[in-house]
Amino acid sequence: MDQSPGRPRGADIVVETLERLGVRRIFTLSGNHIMPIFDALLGTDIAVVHVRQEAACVHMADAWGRLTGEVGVALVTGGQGQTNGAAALFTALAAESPVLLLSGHAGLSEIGRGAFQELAQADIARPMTKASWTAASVDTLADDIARALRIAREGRPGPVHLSLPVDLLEAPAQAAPPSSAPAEAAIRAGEPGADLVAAVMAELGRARRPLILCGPVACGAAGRARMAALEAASGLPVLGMESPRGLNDPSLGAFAEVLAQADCLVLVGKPLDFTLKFGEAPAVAPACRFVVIDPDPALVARVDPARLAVAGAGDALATLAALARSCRARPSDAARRPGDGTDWPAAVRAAVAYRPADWDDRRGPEGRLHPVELCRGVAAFLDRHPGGTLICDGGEIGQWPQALVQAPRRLINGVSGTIGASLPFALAARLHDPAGPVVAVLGDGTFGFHMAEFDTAVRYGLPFIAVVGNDARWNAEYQIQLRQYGAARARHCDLLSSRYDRVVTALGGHGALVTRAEDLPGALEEAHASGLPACLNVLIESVPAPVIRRPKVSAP
Ligand SMILES: Cc1ncc(C[n+]2csc(CCOP(=O)(O)OP(=O)(O)O)c2C)c(N)n1
Ligand SMILES: [Mg+2]
Repeated sequence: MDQSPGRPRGADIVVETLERLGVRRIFTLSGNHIMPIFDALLGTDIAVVHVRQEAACVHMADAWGRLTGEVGVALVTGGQGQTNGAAALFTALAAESPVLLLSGHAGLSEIGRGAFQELAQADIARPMTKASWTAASVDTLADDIARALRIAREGRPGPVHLSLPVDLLEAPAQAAPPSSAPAEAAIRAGEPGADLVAAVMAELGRARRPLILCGPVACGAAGRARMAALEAASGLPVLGMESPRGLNDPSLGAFAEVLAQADCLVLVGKPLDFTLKFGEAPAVAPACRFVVIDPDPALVARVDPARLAVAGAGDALATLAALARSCRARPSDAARRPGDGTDWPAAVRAAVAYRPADWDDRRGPEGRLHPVELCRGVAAFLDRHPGGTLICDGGEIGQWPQALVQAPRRLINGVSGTIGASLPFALAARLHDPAGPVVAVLGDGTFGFHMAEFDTAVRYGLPFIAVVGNDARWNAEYQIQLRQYGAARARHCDLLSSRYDRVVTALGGHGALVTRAEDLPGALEEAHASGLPACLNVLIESVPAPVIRRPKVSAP
């Protein structure tokens, strides 16, 4: 459609507002209802990545949000294009990731008349978002976009969904386009009040064995720096929790042991939920008191008032910074904390760092690696090539690298427990950092969800290494069958030892099969040197994921 100068289309207003508010990149898959936006994107500075299935572009936007703190933007068409994309919002919501999903939508003038792909898209996305609505007029589109971007980042970050009816996108604006950023764009800071900070500090001063626990938003790069700063300033243990395995997250070693001993849990934006066994015994001591600082009053209200020592409103990262400032201003407070005869912070550090010594001896059977051998290979590779991003996904296999591999940046599927996001995550991680190695460790079942994104990676020249732990089954669920129903009743979790490496070669990437631990270092180097999106198909022994506990020391 030709445009008359001075009368931008709705699609132009959408794109101009995104650009004005700092959006640099859109992850998308085309469709009738959003072609006006594709057209409006021409000539802008917004980079476009188009993918092979809509959930992938939402996962990419999620990874972008987690890695940058900016809002990751995904654009999908209406009908099932929207529902495919919306499915991935659940992962972003649980991961507290700022995401904006824009979906094309049947024209408002045709709603109720059996329009093409007519669907109550805003209702579908609502439970998986902080807000979800359908734009109602061309002249409020700029405000819609600004509001959506603000809500995604404000308070507890998370996904927002906005449906864009195609007739609004094609219609010329009635009013003159806004000349400045809409007022809706301004983010309200969630600083905790001085009284709240003082009350938290007083409670920390009384506790003998406190733990400061943070949620997923604190597990990104900015959050980890804030947690480290508070730990340094307070001398107290500060831990981030972002795994669906909760207190059994292998990244946290024998954390469950120290959690059970804590007498005060300070939840900084950390929901009290299944990951903490709802705060119930034996995971948490009945006498343990809670301090809760959260942007969401509903999460404060979750804690039994009888156990609640201090509660109040505050964003997680702002609260971490405020607590650290308070500690630095009054360093003697931490020193006055009553001891219990042990060095509690050192005990917590030792528990979190603990990994069983006998893991070093783990070897797979002939022709297969033990997951520990796979992880040792990946860890050594990331040591040889510093500055990398580690991505962990899949059921049982995904837990091992979380226990054994370190990298400056790490993405896991997150508290939602969804599998399948890692290949889209890897593409977004490569776009975020063109230099460092990007390694995704994932299961063979998980690989199937988004393997077509290797095509996207080849088209855009985005090298990364997928290390597939191939045990020819959906092992996490198979392990449940073994534990609950016995081997004789284990069914419908088998897969084939398929040549996923050849799938990737066929799509234009690099692929190799690895069956011996001694071949893994060379295979990783070759994959890296290929400069291509790569898949190492590593045959592994099918074993349960680790649940890390220290051996009990018997009393003398
Ligand atoms: C979207 C989604 N579907 C299904 C599940 C259930 N699930 C969790 S782990 C898992 C098995 C994953 O298999 P694989 O990637 O091969 O890893 P493995 O457990 O075998 O190491 C399944 C099916 C889930 N968590 N998310
Ligand atoms: Mg498997």
